[in-house]
Parts: sequence; C-alpha cells; structure tokens
Amino acid sequence: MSNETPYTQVRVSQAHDSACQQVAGAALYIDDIPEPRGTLQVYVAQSPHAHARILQCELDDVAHQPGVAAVVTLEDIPGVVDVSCIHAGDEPVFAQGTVQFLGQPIYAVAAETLDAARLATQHARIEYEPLPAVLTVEQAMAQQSFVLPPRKIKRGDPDTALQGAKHRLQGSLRTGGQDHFYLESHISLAVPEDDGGMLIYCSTQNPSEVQSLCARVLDLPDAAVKVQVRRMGGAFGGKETQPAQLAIIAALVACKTGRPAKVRLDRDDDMRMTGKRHAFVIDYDIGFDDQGLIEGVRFVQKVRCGYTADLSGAVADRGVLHCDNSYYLANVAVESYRCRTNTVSDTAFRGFGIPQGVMGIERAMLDIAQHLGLDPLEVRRRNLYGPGRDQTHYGQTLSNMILPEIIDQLVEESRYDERRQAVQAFNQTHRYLKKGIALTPVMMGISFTRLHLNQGGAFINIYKDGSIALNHGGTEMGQGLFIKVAQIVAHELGVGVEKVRITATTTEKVPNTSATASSAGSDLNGMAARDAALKLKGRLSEVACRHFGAEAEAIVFQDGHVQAGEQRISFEKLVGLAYLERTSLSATGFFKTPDIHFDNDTFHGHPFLYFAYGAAVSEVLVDTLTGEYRVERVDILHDVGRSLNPAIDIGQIEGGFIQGMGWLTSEELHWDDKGRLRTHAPSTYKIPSVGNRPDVMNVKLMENPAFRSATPYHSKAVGEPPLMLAVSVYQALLEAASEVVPRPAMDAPITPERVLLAKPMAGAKQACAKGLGREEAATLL
Ligand code: LUZ
Ligand code: MOS
Repeated sequence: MSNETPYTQVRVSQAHDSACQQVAGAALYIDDIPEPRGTLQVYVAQSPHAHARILQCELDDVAHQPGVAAVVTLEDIPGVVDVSCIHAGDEPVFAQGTVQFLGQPIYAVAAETLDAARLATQHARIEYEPLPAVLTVEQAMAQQSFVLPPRKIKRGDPDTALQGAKHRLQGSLRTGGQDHFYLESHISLAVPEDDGGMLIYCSTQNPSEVQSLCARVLDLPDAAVKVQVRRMGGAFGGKETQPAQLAIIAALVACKTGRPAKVRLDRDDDMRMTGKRHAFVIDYDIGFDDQGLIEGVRFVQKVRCGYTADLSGAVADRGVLHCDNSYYLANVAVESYRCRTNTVSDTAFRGFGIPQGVMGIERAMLDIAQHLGLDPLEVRRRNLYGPGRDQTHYGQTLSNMILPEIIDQLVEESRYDERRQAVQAFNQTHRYLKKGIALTPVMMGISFTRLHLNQGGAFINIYKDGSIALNHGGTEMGQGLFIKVAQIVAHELGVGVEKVRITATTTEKVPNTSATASSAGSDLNGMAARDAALKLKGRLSEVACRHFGAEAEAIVFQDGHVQAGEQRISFEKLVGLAYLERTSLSATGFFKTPDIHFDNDTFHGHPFLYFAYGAAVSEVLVDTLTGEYRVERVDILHDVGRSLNPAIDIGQIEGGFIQGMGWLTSEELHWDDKGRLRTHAPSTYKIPSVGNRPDVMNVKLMENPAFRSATPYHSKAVGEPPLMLAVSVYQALLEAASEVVPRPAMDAPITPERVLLAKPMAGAKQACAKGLGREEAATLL
C-alpha cells in the first residue's frame, strides 16, 4: 500500500465542523435537547458558611412545597458517597456532618420548575455551628493545613550556589485564581432506563470519569451508566473533574423518582460552586553572575487548593515541573505546599499549574535584568536551554529545542530592538504616560504526568453506501478536536473531510477514555482514529487488489477514489463490493504514548513525549496617574510542529493568549473574610472583551519541518501552551511601572488599581524606598 498520499485533507485549514450551526444558533447544547416527558428541574441547596458543623437538618417542609417531587440527601445514596477523582474520600456528594466551603451542596430539590425547587429551599430548617475557617494561603501555612503532603525537589547544590553567587535577590509574588467562564455553565440531564441503567447527557471533558463515579455512587456496574456529550460551550479544564458531582445529583434524583432530571447551574451558582485556577504565592531566591546567568535558585510555591485534593496534586506538580519555563537551572530547589482552605476546590484550568510556575522565574528574569542594567531579553537568552545545558531538573533531555530560532525570528519580524529603543525614548519624553515592551518564551511538556492517562481510543463504521461515521474518546469544547480527527480519517481513506460524519462522544462506543485535557486531545484521539482508519483501509485494499488484479503496493486511496495504475473505482463502489464480499467495515483503534516514564517519588524521568515552544512580544502603554493601560501590540511566533489545521491552531493561539491576558490583567476573584465569593457574575468579574484586544495582534506559526514524533503527521499540541505567552503582557506592564516605581511589587492580576497603587518590592533600594511618592519618583527620571 502506498503511503505517498498528498496532504489535501490534513495540514490544510478547514473550518470548524460546527461553525455554521454555532453562528446560526443551531448547534445543540445539552440545554437545547428537547426534554423527555416528565423531566424534573433540580436546584442544589448550598452552604451559607465557609466552615460549620451541621447541628440539625430538617427538610420535611421543603418536600411538601408546591411542585416539589423529591428532596435528595446523603441518605438517598445507595453506593459510595465520595465523588473525588482520585478516590481520596474527601469529596462527598453532599456535605457530611460539616460544611467545608460557602456554596457546598447540602441537598437537592427536584420540582416541576426550577423556581419551585429554589423557592422550596427557603423552608429548610438547618442549624449550623460556625467553625473557624482557613481562607488564605497564609492561614493554611500557619496551621499546616494541606490537602496533600508537601513536595520538595532539588537538583545540584542550590544553597552553595546561592551563597557563592556575586549577585543575589529575593522576591515574592502572588498569582490570583481564575474562573473558567465557559459560556455554557455546568449542566447534566439524567434519564433513567427501563433496565435500571442510567443515561446521562453531561457537559464534560471526561465522560468515562462521570460514568465510573456515577456507577460507584448509584451502586451500579459501569456498563449500566452511559454518558454522552456532543459538544460543550467551553470547558477550559473546568469540566475535567467537576461535572461528576452535579451529574450524580441529577442521576440520584432520576433514580429516586424514576423521572428524567436536569441540573443546570446559573452563572452565579456556577461561579460559587465550582472550582477555579489555583492561586499561588511564589517566593524566590536567586543568585546570578555579572552577565545575569543564574547560578542557583530556590522557589517556594504555596498553592491554594480549596477544600479537597481534586487534581491539585497534579496541578502543583506541573508548577514544579515548569518552574524553569525555558531556562537551564543547574542548581535548583523547589518546595511546593498544597494548602487546604475552606474555599471551593480548585481544579484544572488551561495551563494546569504551568502558568503559575512560569510566573516565578519570569519575574526573577526582570529583577536580574534591572539589577544589572541589562535588556531582560538578553538575560532570558543567556539562560535558555542549549547545547550541553539541555537536561531539565527532572531529568528529561530536550529535543527539537527551537526556542533560539523562534526568538531570533520573532525579534526580527516584530522589530523588537528598534521598538525597545522607541519605548525608551518615549519614556524619557513622557512624564505620566509610560510604555513597556517584553518578550517571553514558552516551553510546555506534552503528555499527562500520570502515565496511564496517555491512551486514546476510536471507533469507525463504514456503511454499505460508503458513508463513514467517526467516533473517538475525545470531547469537543470548541477547540476543533472533532474536525482535526475527521481530517486524519479523511486523509487515510482518501476522501474529502465532508464525507466523514462526526458523532457525539459516548461511553458506549469507546470505553475507559481519559479526559480531553493536557492539550493531548488530537495527539491521542487522532492517533487512535488513524489506527482504526488504517485497519479499514487494509481490508478495503485487499478487496481492491482482487477487483483490479493488482498488488497491494499499487493501491492508492485518493480524491474519493481507489486506484491501481490506470484502473479506478469510487470509494463508495469499493465499499459496496467489500460488503458483498462479506468484509467487516467496522474497526476500533487504540493508541498509547510511547517512550514516556516518570518516577513520581524521585520526580525523575522522561514524562513528556515532546515539548511545544513559542514566544510573544507585547507592548503596553500605561497612564500612571489613573492606572489605566492598553496592550498596543502583540506579536506571537508559536510552534505546532507540522500543523494539522493552521486556521484552528491560530484560533487556539489567539484564544489562549487572550485568556491568559485576562488571568494576568483583569480577572480578579475576591473572597471576603467570611469566605463569600464577591465576584460571581460578569458585573464584578471582568473577562477580556473586544475592546481589550491588543490594537495590533500578529500571530504566526513557526515552521518546524524537522520535528518527528508519534503524533498525527508530526503535529504538536496547541490547546494550552499559548496561554503562557500572555506572561509577556505582565512583564511589559511591570517594565512600564518600573519607570516610576523601582522593582514594583505587583501581584497578578495587574488590574489598573494595582498599577495605581504599585509599591516597590521589599528590598528595592532606590527612590521609592526612601519614601518618595510616585510623582516625586517620576521627577527623578
Ligand atoms: N490534566 C491532567 C492536565 O489530568 N494531567 C496533566 O498532566 C495535565 N496537564 C495539563 C493539563 N491538564
Ligand atoms: Mo486541562 S487544564 O482540562 O488540559
């Protein structure tokens, strides 16, 4: 069989398969599915305290309110009460004895309408004894309140290196959390089946996990629970583990009443009740030479995890793995504390601890540059991984490390040097308006850090008219996974992508799947689908050999036809012949990532199949009298290997960058001293809008023909790495602010208020430390 098929279906831009329906409002989300007759609406009653003992819980009156069909509590659970993804036993479906955060589910009411269900909760009589709550990282550290034990890793001899270094600086910064703000909030519709099974439509990145956790809680075999999702209206990690609890509440209602039941959170409830990006406090101690070369570094990362472990162990590990960003750290120590707080349990969010890990070293880069009076880009370049300095602190040797080329090309194309001079000239001639420009690199290891998750499955049917139905374990959250996998199948079978029918993800067709996460969706599911397509192609090829009287090597699948030399038959006709010859036209495919291993105890190994690289230059203009700013221009050069679909990839890069920018600039979560989230709606929580788009935004894919890997046609993952490019905006804002405040201590997000109130970081020796105000400091420049 020839493998010389030209790339007409992959490595070309193809529109998202749902683009037209989405623009027309015709794409179905779970709330658009016509409700089965008798569907109940479920309201989940929430804890009004951050931490309290439940003394008494009297719900009889609730159950007797008009329209109420059922009240569901812990007592209705036939199986295991825990819904934690790692079976930690710390996440009960409903609060058990004590409430652990404000917003925690306590019980659920099912009624004919959502209003009736919500109103009925006013008739509950619950008595609480408030307990002291741990709300901040500082409180958790003081009380040694952790969801998991601390992790401490080390390479080389950081203490000796720090003591011997000519220059040494310490600093600390905080990065805030982030709400996922998917447009479609959490939703599940559970439909009981006549054999005791349960069908759940769930907005989830992880149907198999919803299935198995639901089966545990309902005391059913996994095979009796089916979970299906055609698409999500955004997810970003917020639907990697957190849909299970709500899906299970819907299923408990369905189980108890025998009626379909829907749980659908409104925006405020979604923001209060579901987990977010982990906030970090990062302390660093860094020693370096006159050129800015790092000799030793110590990081302490204090991670706010909320009340349960959830994925916090893996998230915090990613923060440790990526504390280097793209820099060689010969002598490094990291301490990572996984703090337990009485706040909602934090979870996966695009980047998964990496953005936070990167922020520490990038903040230090600016410190080093300003201390030595160097261009921060020079310091970054000197510290990059390179020949002889290519092993990470966890033991993986880098390959295809093209960051120097990316940076050189980006510097040239964005005219960085010239613009940096212009920024300096601008700052000398403007007293209150200040500019900053910064280039930061990104390097993200691709693979789940938990080995067993690195597998994918697919299932393809070809029907006797030649039409193709594709199914795989990945979920579509808007990122374009489905079109990419369809392109792969189309390429292998030599048909147009429009001939491949994309079907909903369901645990009935492909079992035991991993979450669509870790940016690995198209790698894992694409390779699995390719495996299935190649099996079918092999069988069809045998039929073609007989039909043409040709050798297998001569058969080519191309342009909707199958040919051998001059002979040619349409794909549909060949399939018809295959059917008559009694050929199996259905195949499963499977893929497991090769060559990866990691010892979780020693934190050593080769955890990643490959790395994705990129860099961004951001230029900002700040009004130091009001704190307002604009991102004037962004240039991005990003590496996706050999892109499967450049249009989709550029969309992911733009979206990831803007989402990262929101995290670092305007999206601020604020909990008060009672543990109440005060920013639980778009009125108080500001995501980037059209007006915040950089005035100029140039996004380009880096040519990377040399990349070879066990990925679809040597493409690279793109979902998460670009989010970290937004660190360049943060750095540019720091640079602009440091025109008036030496070594500004500005935590993320850098809101306009933070710019206005910027203070020098402890240890900054210059003007402001002498007690000068912003205006006076400005006059010194
Ligand atoms: N999810 C996960 C992830 O479960 N494990 C990971 O290693 C990971 N990495 C990035 C994003 N999501
Ligand atoms: Mo994720 S943060 O769901 O890859």
